[in-house]
Amino acid sequence: MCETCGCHQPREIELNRDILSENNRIAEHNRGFFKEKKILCFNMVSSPGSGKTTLLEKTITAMNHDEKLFVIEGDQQTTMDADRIEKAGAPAIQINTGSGCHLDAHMIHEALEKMEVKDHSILFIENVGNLVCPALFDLGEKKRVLMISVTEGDDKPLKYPYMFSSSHLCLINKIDLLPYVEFDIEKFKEYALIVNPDLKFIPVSAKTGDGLEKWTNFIYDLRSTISSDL
Ligand SMILES: Nc1nc2c(ncn2[C@@H]2O[C@H](COP(=O)(O)OP(=O)(O)O)[C@@H](O)[C@H]2O)c(=O)[nH]1
Ligand SMILES: [Mg+2]
Repeated sequence: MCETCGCHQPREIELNRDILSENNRIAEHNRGFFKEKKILCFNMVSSPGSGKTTLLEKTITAMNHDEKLFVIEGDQQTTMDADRIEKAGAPAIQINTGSGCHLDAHMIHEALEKMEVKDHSILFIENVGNLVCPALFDLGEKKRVLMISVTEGDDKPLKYPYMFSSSHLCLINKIDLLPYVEFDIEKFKEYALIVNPDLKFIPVSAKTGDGLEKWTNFIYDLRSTISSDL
């Protein structure tokens, strides 16, 4: 028992371990499903409001003509983001987590039963906006893409290291606002590389479209390696 408040800390830690190992089991199952169907899956993580849905809308407009794109949206409440995505031209399903602060592999498994994601397609999962909990939950994705906007401050890699260490690519969004905010991109990258030396960066503005081609090329490049490396 915890001496400070009397809580049963060791049991809580054990329970968390069980939850995570069960999540990992289902995530592997999802990964197997994606591999079998040659679906390239991205788990998009960030703070709320960094620009994930805006970037996805632009990505759909840019890629819809030659790729099959699907989106799973995660928010605590509303279908606003799924509505935006459908309006942009891709099938979307919304998961509402209620009081929950992240998506888990089981939610994705259930969503995949409801939405028929076609073989050889690209699936974007927009996670609940939160730089903490989603870092712990593997969804079965191929790549975790972290978005940070320049309005959030360049110190975030050191403050939220788990999200940075578990991501493959970092999109630095809202670069159109750089003249108005104190955000040192070089310092940001330096901090991020301390926690994850393999992290890649693409600065973008989902608003103006700046850097969008680098992002879509990143997706196309992965796509071309898909048969050998999904
Ligand atoms: N200036 C600027 N605003 C952006 C950019 N990307 C998104 N926004 C705005 O940021 C707000 C949150 O965007 P949204 O895509 O809903 O963020 P999400 O919560 O991560 O999905 C909206 O008002 C967007 O118009 C950008 O590149 N530049
Ligand atoms: Mg959103």
